[in-house]
Amino acid sequence: MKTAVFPGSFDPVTNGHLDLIKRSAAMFDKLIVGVLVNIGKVPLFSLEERVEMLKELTKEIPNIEITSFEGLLVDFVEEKNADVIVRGLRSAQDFSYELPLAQANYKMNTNADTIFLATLPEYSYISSSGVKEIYRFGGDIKRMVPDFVFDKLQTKKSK
Ligand code: COD
Repeated sequence: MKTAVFPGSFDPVTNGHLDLIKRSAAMFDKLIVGVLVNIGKVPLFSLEERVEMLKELTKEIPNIEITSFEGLLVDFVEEKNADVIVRGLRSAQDFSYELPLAQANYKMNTNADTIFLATLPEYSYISSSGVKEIYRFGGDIKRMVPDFVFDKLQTKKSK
């Protein structure tokens, strides 16, 4: 039984995240999506909201677990008895950022090997931070996030 962990902030979940989740869930017996408890950074969506959004968006996927974690990713991987970490690559810039993280994680725990999935071209420009910024200034983010997230963002605006 092969278990993968897909960690992230997911603030908010984008179409790029969702595509990666679906593709990696199809590759492993079990996929655990680990939502990071941000320290030193105030997220737009609370941890509970991010977990709830991910649960709603993935309710049709049978082999998935959505859960939060804090501290080191390698400890979370160990605790979950997982075999692999999944990360997405949108660009060479992502690769430069991800490579040392993957190497450090492997050095800390050789069970925490990382695999990278290339984003689909139609999602390669999407990032959670970009979505938040575009939305804040009234831009159109409809094609960047699932409808459920789009609706949740409207409730943030009216607050
Ligand atoms: N298409 C495809 N993939 C995408 C897209 C897209 N449009 N957007 C994002 N992704 C991928 C990202 O590349 C990433 O792999 C994943 O989705 C999650 O993205 P984010 O932005 O939600 O999450 P990050 O990158 O902020 O997550 C960072 C971690 C939580 C993994 C990291 O901070 C961490 O491991 N923290 C725990 C502390 C720790 O162990 N630190 C030591 C590291 S050596």
